[in-house]
Amino acid sequence: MLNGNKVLFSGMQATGNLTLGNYLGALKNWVALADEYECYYSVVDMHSITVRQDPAELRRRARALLTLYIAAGLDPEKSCIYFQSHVSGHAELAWILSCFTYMGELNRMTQFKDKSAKHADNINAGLFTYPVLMAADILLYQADVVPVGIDQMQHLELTRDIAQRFNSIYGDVFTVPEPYIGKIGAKIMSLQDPAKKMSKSDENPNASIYLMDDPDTIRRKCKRAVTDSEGVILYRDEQPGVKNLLDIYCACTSKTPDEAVREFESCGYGQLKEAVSEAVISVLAPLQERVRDLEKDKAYIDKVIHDNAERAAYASSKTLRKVQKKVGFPERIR
Ligand code: ATP
Ligand code: LTN
Repeated sequence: MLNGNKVLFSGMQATGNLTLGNYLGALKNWVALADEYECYYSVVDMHSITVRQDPAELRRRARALLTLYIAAGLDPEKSCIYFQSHVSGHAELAWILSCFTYMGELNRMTQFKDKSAKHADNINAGLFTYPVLMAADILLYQADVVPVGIDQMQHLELTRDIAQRFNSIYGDVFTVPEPYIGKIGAKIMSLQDPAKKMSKSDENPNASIYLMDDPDTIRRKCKRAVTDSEGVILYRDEQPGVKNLLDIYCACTSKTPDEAVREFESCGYGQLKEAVSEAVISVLAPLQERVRDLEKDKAYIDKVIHDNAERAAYASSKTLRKVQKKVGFPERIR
């Protein structure tokens, strides 16, 4: 039995090209947890349009992201891998939950503040209510656990508050979800500025390793990674660039920082960088090959998209009907 049938929900936006940070901080954990839970992994394309998107590009990226979920090792026969926009329950529940969320709560969200500063010409209502849609994603499936990076904790806290508020009025309708933060790779930093997280929206392409980068590009980016002038390889906060390289190395090889430090005891930064790039290549090369194989099988991906949207719609309809009844919407006549 899957962890007493406990449910897991998570999602990623199809904006920009995924980085090694997205893989080590999120996707890799998803795969590790997939056998333990009943899992829903969504490509949250509805969240993506809170920032202006080119339609053809969004469609291409959303499909590429769904393919990547499978290439990373998620089995669409077991985990439900689907597009958020294919399940209308997300929008329907989000509307209801927005009536149980306060303006003051949404005003405090740091992601809203950051994104509205970055897109000052398009501070739309969707950007403001983004966390309500995220709460709907999670609560619709009665998720027990939500694996996310540290940056999403505030949204998860709000989800828990909304669920508890609703439950206190209408009884036990929603499961109150717990966050899951991975131990290794929870925050991979930029290769060009180890004080900043590696991000897919970074303007400097040398700051991030993209999941589809070829081996030479990976070697070049690692070689150029910012370190320091200490000349020793130790795992400590005073050497953030070296620490980040060791984190990447450990996350890719499943070694501990102690083991890695011992391994590189008598090495220079050049050797460390070489070892890191080879470790990254050995993780990404098979992933890239699976992506290319899957991309050729259009019929298979189409079937996954179709079948899993139906599964997700069915699973979510149970919660949605219950919520509609609780708030007092008239019953449907069959
Ligand atoms: P953007 O730069 O567009 O804001 P992002 O790269 O931060 O995007 P998201 O789509 O916001 O990525 O996040 C997808 C998942 O990847 C989240 O669970 C997030 O916590 C995780 N994640 C993102 N960047 C990193 C990183 N550098 N290290 C570890 N995990 C990360
Ligand atoms: N905001 C999240 C993406 C996201 C999500 C979710 C994550 C949307 N809905 C539900 C977990 C659960 C982000 O990573 N930027």
